Amino acid sequence: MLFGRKNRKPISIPSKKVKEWKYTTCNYCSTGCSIEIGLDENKKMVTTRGNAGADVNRGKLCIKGLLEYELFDSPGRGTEPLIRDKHHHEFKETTWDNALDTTANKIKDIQTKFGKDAFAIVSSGQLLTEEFYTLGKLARGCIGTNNYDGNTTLCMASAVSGYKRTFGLDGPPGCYDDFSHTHCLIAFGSNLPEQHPVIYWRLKEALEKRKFPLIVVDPRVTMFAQFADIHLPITPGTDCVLINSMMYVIINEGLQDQEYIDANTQGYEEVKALVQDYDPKSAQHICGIDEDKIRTVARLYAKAPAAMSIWTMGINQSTHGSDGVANINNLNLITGNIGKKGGTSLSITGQCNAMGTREWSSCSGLPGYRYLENPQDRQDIADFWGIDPEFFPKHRGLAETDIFPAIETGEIKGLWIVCTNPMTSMPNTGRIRKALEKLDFLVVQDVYTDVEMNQYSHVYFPASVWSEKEGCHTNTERRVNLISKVFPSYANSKPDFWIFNQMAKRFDNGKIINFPDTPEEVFEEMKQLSKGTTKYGKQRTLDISGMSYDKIKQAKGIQWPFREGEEGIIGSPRLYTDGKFPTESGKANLIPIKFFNNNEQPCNDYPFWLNSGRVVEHFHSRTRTGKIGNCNKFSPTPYMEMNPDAASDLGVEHQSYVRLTSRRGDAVVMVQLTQRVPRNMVFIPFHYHDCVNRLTLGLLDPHSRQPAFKQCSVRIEVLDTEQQKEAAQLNVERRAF
Ligand SMILES: Nc1nc2c(c(=O)[nH]1)N[C@H]1C(S)=C(S)[C@@H](COP(=O)(O)OP(=O)(O)OC[C@H]3O[C@@H](n4cnc5c(=O)[nH]c(N)nc54)[C@H](O)[C@@H]3O)O[C@H]1N2
Ligand SMILES: Nc1nc2c(c(=O)[nH]1)N[C@H]1C(S)=C(S)[C@@H](COP(=O)(O)OP(=O)(O)OC[C@H]3O[C@@H](n4cnc5c(=O)[nH]c(N)nc54)[C@H](O)[C@@H]3O)O[C@H]1N2
Ligand code: SF4
Ligand SMILES: [Mo]
Repeated sequence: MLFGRKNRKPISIPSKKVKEWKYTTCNYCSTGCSIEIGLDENKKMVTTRGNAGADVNRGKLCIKGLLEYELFDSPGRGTEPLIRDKHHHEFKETTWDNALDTTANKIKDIQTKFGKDAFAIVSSGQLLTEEFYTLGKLARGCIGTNNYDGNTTLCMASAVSGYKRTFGLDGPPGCYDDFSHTHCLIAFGSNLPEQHPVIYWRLKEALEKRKFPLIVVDPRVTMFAQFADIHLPITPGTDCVLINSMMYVIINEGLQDQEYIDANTQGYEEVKALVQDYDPKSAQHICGIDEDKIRTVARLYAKAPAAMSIWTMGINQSTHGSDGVANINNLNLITGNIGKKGGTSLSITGQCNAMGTREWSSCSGLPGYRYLENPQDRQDIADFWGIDPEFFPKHRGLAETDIFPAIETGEIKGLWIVCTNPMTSMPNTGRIRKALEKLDFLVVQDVYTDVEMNQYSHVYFPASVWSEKEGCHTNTERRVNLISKVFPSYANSKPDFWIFNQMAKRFDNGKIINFPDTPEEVFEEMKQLSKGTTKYGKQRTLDISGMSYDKIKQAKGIQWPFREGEEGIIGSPRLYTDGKFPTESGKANLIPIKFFNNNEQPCNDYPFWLNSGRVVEHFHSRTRTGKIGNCNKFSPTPYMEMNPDAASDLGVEHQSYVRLTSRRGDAVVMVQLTQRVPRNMVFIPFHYHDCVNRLTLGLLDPHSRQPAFKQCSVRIEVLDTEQQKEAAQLNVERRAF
């Protein structure tokens, strides 16, 4: 017998000789997978596996999580603090004390000469929550600059703003378990199978048990769109028109949940009046979805016993980002789909700790969702930290996207970049480069020395990575989970937490405010601040006072609110289950969203839409995944998805190189012909340096200041043979990173 189990040699997986498994949480995307790291007998990390007992991932991991253990000794890790010589040319190794002293003195010098806000700080959604809280204390309480923000302005700012406008508070109200209860799901601008593979797996599992309609709204035929029952290939930037038109159908056919609207919302009449301008007959010409499909989808959604919406960057990264979020909330409120099982408005967050920075970093306010604009909040935090409330500004300062223009104009002279790489991730790289050249002082705090930002820094702080340190993350469904210190810090790198604590000692208020020595003590401090009531006398929603590191580890993650004394249950899967909202009236706001078209559009000179985003094997600017061979090998070269018909019009061949030009700059990419994109659009993953963001415009959302990364226009030029060779050579060099 040739076939059959009996005679087949079983596949054998070479044993990694794991002696011990250590508990931790993934440090890439916001799914929040619980991970175990395997150590061999020499305490060397040899593998990672999904934690089978964790509700989030139930043993699963995606390619990035599976290979995450290879991070620790990847090339380019920072080993010692670096400082440029007097002439700002060469980097030289220095001591931590000298690097910290030089930086603290430079900050003070700039602030004395040009004012407190002339020194800015930009951090990330990828630090640990305790690190965010500590940096917030340092920035708001000691350094005292108001120009302090995070890269979350490029990512989640629109969701934050939309949630606040509708519900009076930030925070996704739903959870992954909603997939098991919903009867209809719409995903706006999210490519879940690639960007949140394990959330997608949870959805797929729910769909296998009980089929319900899946609708994907995306101008590309993404992997998610291919799995959908209905794909709506929307005209870029027009989701608000589609949603208004769906609400037109729902309201005019009497499919709204009037009882829910009357009991729990305000502003219905205004929304009802506005959507009368968006009948599907007219709306179809703006949003590109035919009128019948709009009606079908609206009816499906409104008639479902429970329906939910999820969204990611296709909504947030738009000049209508905040409006898009508020409008998705409108849709869910008028159909009674908030706070019920399977009925929710769930923003799929981005970075591993995008939520932690929103909750505790003080970037846009004060810790624990407190506001600089609220005198009581200023007083409470000043009392808790033991400083004068007058030290705090009374209004929020600049967002990241306004900090760079303020460098251009000379208002900001110094910058501290922590755990983010704006040279690759901000729109219009040419402009960022110029701004950085203008700075009197730049300090970069990163795991890697070869990060692009370091080309312009005066001081470099080498940071420890992921499980070289301890602390928490909060995932998309408000679940707090623990990262354990599994390994000592690489060379002389230090945890970000340590760096902030050391810097605090160099400022006057740093001697007054308590900066605890361990992250666990910091967590206890945050617990105290999370208790109590808000300015409207309501119980705080972001309450973690019932949690502890031990309990988090035991439960493998706990969702907030989890209040002291609620030991019997494990956290809260859903918010607003009683229809009460943290607004002044206790009702949710229905907000009429009028559409205006302000995007750069394809035209004769620049005839293609330029769309950008991600692929599964890479994370952001590839500082990590670019160095892990089994991730990088799938897409080592900057490339662009292009429609074969458009390519044949221009004489462009598969796998040839082309030059793209926009009104900002140019970039050379390899062509991948695919029907995923329509004839008038190209798509470029943004993971490559000096690539798509040389081209992007990034108009800002007026509420959130988030850039419209996904909507601008370009033209395509075929390269001659000599130029093709040059481009190929350049990419061989790049491939090696
Ligand atoms: N593998 C991997 N996973 C990641 C990340 C990563 O870098 N790599 N990053 C994490 C982070 S920080 C984030 S923010 C998330 C992002 O997660 P996603 O938002 O899912 O990813 P993107 O590819 O940026 O964009 C999603 C889709 O938006 C579509 N889109 C573009 N314009 C529009 C529009 O006008 N309307 C609509 N409806 N859709 C539009 C694009 O075609 C694209 O397919 O992923 C997280 N997960
Ligand atoms: N065109 C286009 N541009 C985009 C997007 C898009 O869709 N299209 N998406 C935007 C979005 S949603 C996001 S979130 C941003 C992301 O943009 P960035 O935040 O700039 O991207 P990352 O590569 O994640 O940068 C994180 C940096 O921190 C370092 N790092 C990792 N761990 C640690 C640590 O523990 N401590 C310290 N100190 N450093 C660490 C990494 O090496 C890396 O250099 O990009 C945005 N830019
Ligand atoms: S899905 Fe996200 S959290 Fe889970 S392993 Fe992959 S990157 Fe990590
Ligand atoms: Mo993001």
